[in-house]
Amino acid sequence: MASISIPIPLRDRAKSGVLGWLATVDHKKIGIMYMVMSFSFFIAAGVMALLIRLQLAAPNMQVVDPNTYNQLFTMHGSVMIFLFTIPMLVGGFGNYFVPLMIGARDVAFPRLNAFSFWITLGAGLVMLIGFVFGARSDAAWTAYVPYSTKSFSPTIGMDIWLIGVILLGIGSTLGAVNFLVTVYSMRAPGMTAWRIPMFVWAMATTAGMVLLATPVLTAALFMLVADRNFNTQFFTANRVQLWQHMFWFYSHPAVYIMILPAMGIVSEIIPVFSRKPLFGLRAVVISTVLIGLLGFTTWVHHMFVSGVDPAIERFFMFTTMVIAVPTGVKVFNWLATLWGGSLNLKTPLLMCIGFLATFVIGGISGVMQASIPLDQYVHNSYFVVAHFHYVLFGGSVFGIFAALYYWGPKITGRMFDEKLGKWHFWLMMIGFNVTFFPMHFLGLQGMPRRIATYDPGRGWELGNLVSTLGAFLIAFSVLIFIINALKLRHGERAGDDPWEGNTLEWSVASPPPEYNFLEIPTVESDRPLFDARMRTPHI
Ligand code: HEM
Ligand SMILES: [Cu+2]
Repeated sequence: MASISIPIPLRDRAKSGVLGWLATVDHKKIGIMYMVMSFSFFIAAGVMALLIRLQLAAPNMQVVDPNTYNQLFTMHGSVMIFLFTIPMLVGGFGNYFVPLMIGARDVAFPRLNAFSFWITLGAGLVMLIGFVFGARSDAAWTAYVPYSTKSFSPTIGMDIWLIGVILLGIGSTLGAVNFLVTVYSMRAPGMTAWRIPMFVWAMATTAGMVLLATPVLTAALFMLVADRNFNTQFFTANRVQLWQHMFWFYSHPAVYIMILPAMGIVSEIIPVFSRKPLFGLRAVVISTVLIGLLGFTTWVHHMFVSGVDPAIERFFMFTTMVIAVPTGVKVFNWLATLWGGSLNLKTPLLMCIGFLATFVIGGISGVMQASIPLDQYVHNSYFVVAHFHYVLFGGSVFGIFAALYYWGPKITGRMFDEKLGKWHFWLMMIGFNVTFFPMHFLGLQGMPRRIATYDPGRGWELGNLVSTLGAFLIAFSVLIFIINALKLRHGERAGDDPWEGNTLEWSVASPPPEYNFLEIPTVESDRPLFDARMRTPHI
């Protein structure tokens, strides 16, 4: 790999200790802080999920009272989405790896980057501390009016939730500006569009979506805060649909904000672990950007029972089905990459296969619900809960763990224990399906979502019991991951490039030095490290 010498600028930096973390503007340290923060929130929201599942394990349980139950699923959904999945993928992996993968020494605006992190952490703490001390919202993560108006949610908990999400939106919008500028202007010489790594393409598309979608949600949140506190009337009277339009204009794209980076991760890992180039690279890139654009055309599919004009509903039914096309293209490309490859079946690849198997199920139930008549039947039932967990857990969470096993050695310099990794994967895969597959049937049998308990004799007992057992199996598998992570310090040394990777992050030490690259590399293909290995004669 050729390279260019550019002097490393000196930064006045606090070198070590706690202050070194608090005052850091290094994208890698900020990335690690995002990861630790998000993972902690994942555990918190996971504990809430276990309480929810305990309460539903059998009819007429009294683990928590109905009010607490509402608060629990509201916070579970909000934390999983806003404080775990998005900050882990975008803030964590995006921050750590985008500069390394494009051959840059940092992001374009390092101080703004630190600001985005601290505002995100601050917002998260406000929401969680509010929750712990009893200032709780119970209007679900969707905060639909009129539930979220002063008449139905008079307490401060709702305001805290609203302000928390506004602050999170500011953090993620600033982060998006930073990523776009970084990818646009700081790529290594020679890194033309088709040579940009798949994860970076995914992150740039995601950043574009964040930039377009988040301001609409932020505006809606401000309007609701004003309605609640300053007697404005944006959402009162018959303006229920207005909230739903503004909310889903952000929150449908948010699904892709959570899935595109995970798809980027899978597109990085599968070629490396199949020892083949990515099949149809350009088709994958074009599909990524298309998903980003089409993601903005489908939001009304959440509103098929809200009284929208039927002609408009039909348009959105069509667009929702169309978005399955670029998604299908990607799935075929991943399968074609795996096909005939010499598979290295280590944990990162297993997690990707878990992603593929489960995400496809979520995608199919998604297309089913795009159909207006079917959606009107399953709307607000457990079928929906099954569907979006297949997408968000089966997709994003498997992608996140794939990334942790794949890039963990780069971040820490140590290898995970493969045996524990495999145990984690299989137990999580089984636990996940045991938890969420029965929910499809519960939904079809008429069990509504967001109910705190149910009477016996409706045929829902077995499905709920099985689902709760599965949830504890997931928790056990995550415990194995935590043990594996704690054991890392005694792990085998990773070296620079333990997987024989393709992209630039594997050309530097593990963990990388603060300046990333002593000399800026130049790039001649979409697999610069593969090229370098080909040039070095084997000994
Ligand atoms: C750790 C395993 C998990 C379990 C056992 C679990 C369980 C549940 C259950 C039972 C509900 C329905 C509550 C109800 O409608 O009464 C729910 C809702 C929800 N979950 Fe999960 N979940 C898990 C992980 C996740 C993940 C990883 C995400 C997102 C990345 C997520 C996002 C949501 C959302 C958005 C809701 C809707 C909340 C609402 O209705 O406002 N969950 N979860
Ligand atoms: Cu949607």
